[in-house]
Amino acid sequence: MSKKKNELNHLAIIMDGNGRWAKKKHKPRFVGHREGMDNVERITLAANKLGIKVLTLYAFSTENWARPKEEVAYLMNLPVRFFDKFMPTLMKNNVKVNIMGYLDELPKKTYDVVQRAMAETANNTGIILNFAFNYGARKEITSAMKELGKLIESGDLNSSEITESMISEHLMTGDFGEYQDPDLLIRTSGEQRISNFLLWQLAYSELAFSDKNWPDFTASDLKEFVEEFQNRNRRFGKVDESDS
Ligand code: V07
Repeated sequence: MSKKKNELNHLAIIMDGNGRWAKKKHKPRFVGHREGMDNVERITLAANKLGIKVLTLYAFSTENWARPKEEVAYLMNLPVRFFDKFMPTLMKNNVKVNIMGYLDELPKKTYDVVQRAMAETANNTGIILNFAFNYGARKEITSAMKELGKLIESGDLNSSEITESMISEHLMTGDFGEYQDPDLLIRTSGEQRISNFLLWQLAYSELAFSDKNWPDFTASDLKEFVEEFQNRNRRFGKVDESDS
């Protein structure tokens, strides 16, 4: 029996393997990060063409501050380079930029550029390019619990009234409405783990892994993953009628 194809509204990607890519080419790590940054642009435009509504990219985790300070400094400057280089293309393609994470902890220059990018693209109506930046899922869930705790303390909420969708709304993806949860997560570079990314939101997501390093992951690779996803049988914990 032919089945209806899955809709891919929200795609999340863990862009792993930039350092490995550089090492293989006998180049310093920052060259891998720079190539990886250029690939963000190519994959965003490809995802837009495929009709994806939200693209969430794991750019920097709350654990990444532990890297050598030269590397952290280079990474913190990537948003500046990214928007210098790509803002005209993002505008032309109607891309709306969102950054989710603990932005108050960023260096001022980085903070300013991401705020400006969100403001300048706020009225765009195409794909949402959502960077997880200084993001960690347990920290995100902890923050959401604190917010609900405050509502309880102030008497605006009764603990027995807490619902799953209330928790979803208090996470950093809360503004994406029906697209809050990724339909598909892709991780590049052969590692098969979640690494504190979107723990709540990935509950029913399909998972896919590519052996390619992020700078080598092409638009045509993306298309293959999307087509494979579209033909999967998603059950969301229920039984599939065609199985019984
Ligand atoms: C980063 C390139 C992609 C692979 C992952 C590691 C290196 C784009 C951004 C970015 C982030 C926020 C923003 C605009 C661009 C970025 C970091 C690393 C930390 F508003 N690429 N990229 N940020 N890499």
